[in-house]
Amino acid sequence: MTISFPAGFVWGAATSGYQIEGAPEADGKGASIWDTFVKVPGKILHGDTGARACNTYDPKQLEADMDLMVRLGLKSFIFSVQWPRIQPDGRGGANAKGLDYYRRLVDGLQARGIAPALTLYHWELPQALQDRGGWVNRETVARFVEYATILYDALAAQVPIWVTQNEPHTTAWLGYGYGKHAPGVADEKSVFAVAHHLLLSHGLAVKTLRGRVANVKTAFGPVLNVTPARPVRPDSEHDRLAAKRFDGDQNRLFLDPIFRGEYPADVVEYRREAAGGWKFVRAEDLEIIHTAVDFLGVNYYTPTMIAAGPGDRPEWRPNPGPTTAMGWAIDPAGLHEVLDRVRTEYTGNLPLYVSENGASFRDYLNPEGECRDPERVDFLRGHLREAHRAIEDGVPLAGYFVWSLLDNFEWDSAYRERFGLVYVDYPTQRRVPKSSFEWYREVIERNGLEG
Ligand code: IFM
Repeated sequence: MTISFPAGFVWGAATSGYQIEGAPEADGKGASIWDTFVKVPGKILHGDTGARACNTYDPKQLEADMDLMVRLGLKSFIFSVQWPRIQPDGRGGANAKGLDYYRRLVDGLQARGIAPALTLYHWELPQALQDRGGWVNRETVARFVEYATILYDALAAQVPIWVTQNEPHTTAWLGYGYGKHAPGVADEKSVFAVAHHLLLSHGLAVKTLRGRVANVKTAFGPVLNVTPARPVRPDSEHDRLAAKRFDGDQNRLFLDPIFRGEYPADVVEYRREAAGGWKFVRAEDLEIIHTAVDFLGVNYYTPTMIAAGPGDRPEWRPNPGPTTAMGWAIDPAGLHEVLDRVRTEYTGNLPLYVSENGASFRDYLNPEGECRDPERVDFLRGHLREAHRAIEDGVPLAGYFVWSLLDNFEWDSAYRERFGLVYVDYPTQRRVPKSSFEWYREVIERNGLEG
């Protein structure tokens, strides 16, 4: 039996700038917080950096990779712009050469019939702005909107999909709460101001950009990593409370202000002290954050198991069952759960995208020079079936983007984790499409898969 997706379903793949481009200093690019962070001893596995990554800043490599996208049959491609390529110090006029790179990319995609989907922020804050406090500082919101406006004026005519913020949760918690990601701040007290300013930057960018360029209509939306929070012992009221608190920090802290125009009351209360009384929230902010959007992107990888720690504090526990190489539980039903929940509780008829979904495995080239990854095919098949089930249940799912097109720099885990449909041999930069590439190509061609 074959399951078919709706006509016009958007089949895509997603990437981000720092994870693939390399060339951190080319053509006048300024330093980002990741350029700085990767140099801090002990932060990145084996002391690796994204200085070369997949080398896609190189014009020839970029062309070759766009040709691979054609071979795959992609309808759309998510990429992020590295802010300091456009504004090396995070303010002022555009760096023409940096802008040219993204212009070449969107022209190349357009010429190949692939719709560009541009992410304004996938964590590449100019270091100069971090030196002034980064996302803790409200001024960064104004800087972000200035940067977004430069890009929009330059590229709106060719780019139909605009993602404002990718995974603000990750920036707030991993970047400023645990210090695991750039800028490496480990201070729970900054998490909520950062989250608020990211949300505000999202809303203000949509408000500012929408309608700015005559005769051009583009879609705007945020991308959130929504994760089911599962109590380890569902019959324990403590674990249930802890899971609800985790859900507040991870999901509702972002969904509620964007789609309801308010922070969830329980989060406001539970986090009152950490958030310093939420004094950074000004009267007009929530209305701005609540600005209407055209879609929501949902990144889904795995659910989180939560147990109650002291004072019913949420604590992570390992998931039972099979995992990917990252140790993340493989749970396709969780994708249906998050899509259904988001639609029911927040977005209604608003189009949704699965904007990232994928898995890392310990891929390698066999003696024949092939990369066979049946685990990834199983993973993707399971998740696509759940995506399809969600559509049957009424979720207005408009597209699905695999994370990722290429193996790439997986942040603090560097090059150990391979998420790509295409194997990258880093020393030679040779690309070898994996068996999942061929499988996904057929899915796109058939607009469906075996049920
Ligand atoms: O590689 C990341 C990406 O940058 C954001 N979402 C999760 C992916 C896998 O960890």
